[in-house]
Amino acid sequence: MSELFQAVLDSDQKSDLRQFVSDLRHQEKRYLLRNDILNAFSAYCANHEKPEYFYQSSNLGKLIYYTQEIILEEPNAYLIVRPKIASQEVYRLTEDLKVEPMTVQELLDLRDRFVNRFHPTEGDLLELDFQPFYDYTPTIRDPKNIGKGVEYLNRYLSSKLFQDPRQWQEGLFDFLQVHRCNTTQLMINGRIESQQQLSERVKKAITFVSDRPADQPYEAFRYELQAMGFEPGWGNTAARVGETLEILDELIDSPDHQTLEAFISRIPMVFKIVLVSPHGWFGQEGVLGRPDTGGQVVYVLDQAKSLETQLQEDLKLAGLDVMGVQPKVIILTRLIPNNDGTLCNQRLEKVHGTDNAWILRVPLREFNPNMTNSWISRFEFWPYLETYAIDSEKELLAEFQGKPDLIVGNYSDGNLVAFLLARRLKVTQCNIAHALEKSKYLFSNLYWQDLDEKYHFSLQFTADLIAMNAANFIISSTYQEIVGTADSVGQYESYKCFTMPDLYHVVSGIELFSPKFNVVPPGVNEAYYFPYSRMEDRLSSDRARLEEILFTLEDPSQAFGKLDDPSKRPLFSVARLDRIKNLTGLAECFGKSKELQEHCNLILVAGKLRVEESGDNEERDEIVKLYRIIDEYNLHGKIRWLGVRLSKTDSGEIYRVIADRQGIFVQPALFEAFGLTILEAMISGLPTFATQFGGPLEIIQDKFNGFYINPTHLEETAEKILEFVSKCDHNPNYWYEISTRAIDRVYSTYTWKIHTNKLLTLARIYGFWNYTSKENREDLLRYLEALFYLIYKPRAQALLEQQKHR
Ligand code: UDP
Ligand code: LCN
Repeated sequence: MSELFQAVLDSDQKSDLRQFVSDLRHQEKRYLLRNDILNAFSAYCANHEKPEYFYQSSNLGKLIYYTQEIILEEPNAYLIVRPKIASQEVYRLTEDLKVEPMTVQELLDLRDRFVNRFHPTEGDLLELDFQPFYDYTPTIRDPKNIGKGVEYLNRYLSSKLFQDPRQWQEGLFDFLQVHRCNTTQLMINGRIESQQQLSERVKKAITFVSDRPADQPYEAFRYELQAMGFEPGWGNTAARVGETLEILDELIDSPDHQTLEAFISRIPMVFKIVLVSPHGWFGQEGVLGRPDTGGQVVYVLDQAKSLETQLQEDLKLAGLDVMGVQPKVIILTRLIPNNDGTLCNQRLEKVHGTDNAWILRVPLREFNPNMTNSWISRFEFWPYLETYAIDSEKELLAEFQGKPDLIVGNYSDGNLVAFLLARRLKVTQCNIAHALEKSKYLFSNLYWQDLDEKYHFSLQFTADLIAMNAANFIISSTYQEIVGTADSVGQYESYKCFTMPDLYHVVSGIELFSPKFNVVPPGVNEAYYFPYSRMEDRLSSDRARLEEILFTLEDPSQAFGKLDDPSKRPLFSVARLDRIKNLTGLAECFGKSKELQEHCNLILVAGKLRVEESGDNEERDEIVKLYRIIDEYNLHGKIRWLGVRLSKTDSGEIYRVIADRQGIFVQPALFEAFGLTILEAMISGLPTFATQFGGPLEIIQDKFNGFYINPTHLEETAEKILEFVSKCDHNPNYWYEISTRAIDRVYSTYTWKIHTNKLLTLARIYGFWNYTSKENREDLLRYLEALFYLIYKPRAQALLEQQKHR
């Protein structure tokens, strides 16, 4: 049993526990989440006049702090305790305070009973358990190393090379033989016949290249090296070839993890990459801010550009560019015939500023043109994915003239398509979640039947389980995306154990300690987003135009609201207008604080201005709510709301125009998986106040280069902003200090260069791992296929039937 629980039972706090649980029984709620538990405990402490330490640091206080859920079912109370990251304990607390540990199965049954879905007489439910598939793979031990999978894997692999040199060096030798680019053999040829011979030839080749001028191009000695058994790929000059050979020599003689990573990272094995991002409006202009079209589009587009640049650099260093080898990156998305003024109906579009990166749009099959010809909400997309993957495979093979080397999925739908493609093509699969809806919508699994009509979570969560387990590696933008924080559950962690009443129980949905997880945060496009002070790169005409749009332009088609005093310090936010983004919460926070209104104007760039122009349910609700709040708090004259689609250049310049006026950026989301707008604001030099729920907690260092807010505490948020404003009023340097540190934070930690370097290293190391470990994943993949055909597909077909009647 948890030490904490024992400590409570062994002390006089046992009676407090009894009383607290008895107080809970008098409440209406039977299922308490963490916030409810903390509130109830705080009320308990106040009612029973407990000293302050009791709430925070008594044993009971600590136990309550780590309790994620309490379920009351007469006569017992059940506590789900998370004493440390990525671990969960479940206890039944009986009336006479006996504490009994419970199994995961018992917990899931209990939850089913809670929603009246427990039918023991009708037989047991399907139980999904992925744990056995991870039992024979290496796992990380210390939770603080979760998300550093590749480092762990390198150590693991190099120790294998050390312990069992013969087998692993043979693996390495075999691996070097398999690389080809189109029809050209790379790395080594048949003249090197064994691992032993490889070791000897490497030494010979080192001597050979060291006798040549360091900058002599590879082409000048290509054929001599070939005669020794070495093909292109080792380097572009004598010095580079020598270096790569030296690294291999060291790896053979005294392997360690750094040498292993250094060598594998130099093997040219990735030339063609697919980034799968099917839903939403994927385009380069005029799409951001539309429903389902935000950060993911920005992320994938920037990633594609950066990947191309990095691959070009790598191929040049490997000496392959002169042989005409050119990398290719394809963003695979859906084609939308009813394009609504965008280019989303074009099959192929070149990514601006690249040589060979493309957007390839594949249409959905026309099961029901009413739907498939237009934008489809990501929640309704599931029936089309399997046929979409089949059609895409053909198009990709044609475009690449062969197979890609890496398939990267994005979001639940893209990851499922990536799984289907990777399975068919036998290619490395990487997943990026962006945001897992399970933790965004409270109780989304427990009440899935009530929500399924609108959200179809049964399909989405099944797709997630399939794709995340199938992926060779997963990249996340933050650590907490995987396993949360000391007091909140991670997005992936929420898939560890859950019930979908009447559908299935998941007793172990994902291995969080698997080295497949890697934290690789995104960057920001530095061509568009840069500090406001770089005046030489800014156009005064853009600046003047945007000043007008932001603060004064009277054009009801673009802007709502006329400012009484446009010179006040702007509080600025930009987001899609969906519920979780909570711009209405920000307006309310502003509305509640007269003092804030005296000092600042609120400027929002969000969605559409008119309900009738929106095709998205949540957006429509938010539009209505925002107008209501403006009226209720009489914010007329103090708020501007722009319903415009900004061009890329304008969306960069707009932050700088706000910074020119020493403005502030606020990101008030109820939950934000990462938050690209935060990077954009910070790199522009805007002091940023961002939600403490989600990724911003890792981007910002509170009070140093930005500030956390709890967007559910409106008055407190207003106070924090006011405090900053008044500090700036008293000390004009304060704004500059925070602004400069915000800029530094992004440049030091969040760049696309860092991101793609790491991503390509991962692709290579996991490729090597797959090859050499001869890890048999076939059993896992078969299990996942069964899940796909037996659970996912029938439900997708049923949804398709429903949609045909719309
Ligand atoms: N964005 C925009 N116009 C809008 C709303 C959003 O250009 O009306 C851009 C914003 O600048 C950012 C992205 O869309 O680049 C939103 O990314 P973020 O990660 O903050 O949130 P998401 O929308 O993905 O949840
Ligand atoms: C989706 C989200 O919700 C954001 O928090 C991220 O920044 C974006 O994707 C890009 O990963």
